[in-house]
Amino acid sequence: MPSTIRARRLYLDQEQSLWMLRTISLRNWRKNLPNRLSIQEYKQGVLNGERSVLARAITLVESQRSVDRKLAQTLIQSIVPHTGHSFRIGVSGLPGVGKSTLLDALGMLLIDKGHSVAILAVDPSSNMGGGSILGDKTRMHRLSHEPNAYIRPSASGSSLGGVAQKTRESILLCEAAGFDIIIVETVGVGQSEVEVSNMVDCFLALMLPGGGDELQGIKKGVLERADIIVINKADEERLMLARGTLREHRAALHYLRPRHPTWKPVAMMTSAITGMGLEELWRTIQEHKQTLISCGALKELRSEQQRLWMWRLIEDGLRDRFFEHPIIQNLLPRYEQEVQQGIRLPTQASSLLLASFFQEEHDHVYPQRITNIKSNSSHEDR
Ligand SMILES: Nc1nc2c(ncn2[C@@H]2O[C@H](COP(=O)(O)OP(=O)(O)O)[C@@H](O)[C@H]2O)c(=O)[nH]1
Ligand SMILES: [Mg+2]
Repeated sequence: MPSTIRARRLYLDQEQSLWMLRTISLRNWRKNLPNRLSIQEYKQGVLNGERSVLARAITLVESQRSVDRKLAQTLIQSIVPHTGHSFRIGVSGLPGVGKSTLLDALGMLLIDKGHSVAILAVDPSSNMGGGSILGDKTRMHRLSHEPNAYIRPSASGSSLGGVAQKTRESILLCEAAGFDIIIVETVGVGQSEVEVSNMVDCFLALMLPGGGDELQGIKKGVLERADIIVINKADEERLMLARGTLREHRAALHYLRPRHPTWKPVAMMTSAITGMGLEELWRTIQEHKQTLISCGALKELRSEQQRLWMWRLIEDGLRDRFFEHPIIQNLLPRYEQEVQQGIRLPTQASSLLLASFFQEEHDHVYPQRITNIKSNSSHEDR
């Protein structure tokens, strides 16, 4: 310790800064370390409806790390017996149509009626760092303070087609945590809404009054998947326009093939701001549910969801195995470059990559049988 007062103070300042730096780097280091629980802790926490454990379990199923994927699979298998008793609703629509605002209002109405509601907001076009996702939680400010509600925004910007699988698993986790209504919010563009419509019991398509002809193409695809079409923002100066849009949609519905033979899709108006039409919307969702139950379609729908889930898992599993394989990681950049330069045909490159992958997989499964064959032939055929 220095002797003069000034030098001592300087020394102490330096010590303090060093200590602070050490604390910050330790905290950052801890933050980067995946903080995982045991399967039993995840399972028990989720079944007890503990929010913090549910959130961590969803983080686990969203993780891209292969160790996490294995842990997540075991967790999902262990909770499956406790799932299947919620009603699953999908809500789709272009950004800005009012999905989050509507869900805040509808969610509050459902909480008042004694339900518990989980909302999974899927936005494959957005990353956690910005965009609409962060706005979502603030748009659902009333609901986010409710003890019987759980809101989970999911950014899946970087994942390759894995959105669906993760959302499915998150739905199961929320069901196991005891929520009786699960709503998946998704942007009304691209593959995500097709995927979401395949994993829910009731699919809502939100539209704006007027809309615009340029969107009709997008709309048609959405309309074919919708059980209920909701013209939102039917308030103030847009009310008249909304009435016109409602009439147009009701007329268009006659020409569409319904998603289920027993349910003819309906169109209605809402205002997420004034609450107009929300009670009617909930009544219609329940009617839809009763129709599906009474004719046995809900059971069929669920078994179809299971079948599609299996196929999704197979596709995702094959893709992950392929891209993670060292031989593919080794060959792929070169082949890709050669294809780009025109030295190799895409058909040839893809067959060679697939052949190498399957040969490696085969060698891995039957190591003894192929030792002799392998010694005679080179693995890579150029
Ligand atoms: N006037 C009016 N504005 C609405 C309504 N619903 C949502 N909004 C507004 O529209 C904007 C986008 O809403 P948001 O819920 O974030 O849309 P999302 O991107 O579909 O989730 C926000 O400024 C909302 O306040 C509505 O029914 N009426
Ligand atoms: Mg939103």
